[in-house]
Amino acid sequence: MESSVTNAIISQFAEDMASFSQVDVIVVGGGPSGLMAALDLAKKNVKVLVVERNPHLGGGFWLGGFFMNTVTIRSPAEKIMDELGVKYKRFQKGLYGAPGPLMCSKLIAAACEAGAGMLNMVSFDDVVLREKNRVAGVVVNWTSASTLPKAISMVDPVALESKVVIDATGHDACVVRKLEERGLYKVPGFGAMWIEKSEDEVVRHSGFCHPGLIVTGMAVSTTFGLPRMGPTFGSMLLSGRKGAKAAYDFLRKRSK
Ligand code: 48F
Repeated sequence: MESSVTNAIISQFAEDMASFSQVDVIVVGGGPSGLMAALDLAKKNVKVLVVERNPHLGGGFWLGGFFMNTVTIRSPAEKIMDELGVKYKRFQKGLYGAPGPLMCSKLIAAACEAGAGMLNMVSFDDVVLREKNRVAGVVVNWTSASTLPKAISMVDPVALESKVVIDATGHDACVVRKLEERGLYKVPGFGAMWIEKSEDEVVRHSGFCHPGLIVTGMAVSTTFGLPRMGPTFGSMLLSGRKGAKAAYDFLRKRSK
């Protein structure tokens, strides 16, 4: 039985990895905006892969803020909670909330069930660039390899190809920062807190920021110099949805 268990794990991983090596959309970061984008794309039969550096998916969505469970959502994002089948409480007109563990696990389950691929414990390391510096994939490595001292972890990364990459890495905006490192983008960084303005502006700016690269969630604040948001998550979901739509429209246009 031992060897059968080992073989089951290895053969499935090899099959998954072969399929992940070339997809339509790679979402870097499995927080609320990345998972939402992956869910919407997978539902439309787009081949989508989430690359997440932690063993667990969900990013900051497990907690509502200040180590407390209630995740708040401002209107109109409660509609997405309805879609996910999450029961929520109305705190006042336009402000709703539910326990983070419930909402986060429902979103993860929905994205997995819709068919989004998940590559966890794997960190984004670099971009793949093609003609005119179009982003055409990502270079990744095991998170454990990147956290060990170089002398022990001389492990070359591998590359995954895609038609679109979504940077959903939160405040760090790792993918956009990599473009900055290569002199292709100037990142202003996020500003001071202003919940309403940030939520609206993040959703408004979600979409392509560079050929082949879409940005969603808090990475949008960092990329466009918008205010930080604080502990409210509706726009993370709406931003992921808008990013997914931008990717889908792009893929459809490309296939014509
Ligand atoms: O930070 P995160 O939850 O991103 P988000 O979708 O949502 C932000 C909110 O949680 C909250 C907020 C709004 O209310 O301010 O912070 O914008 O999730 C980002 C995910 O990206 C992963 C990280 O572990 C987390 O799960 N991530 C970050 N860098 C990398 C990465 C990387 N280099 N490689 C792979 N995953």
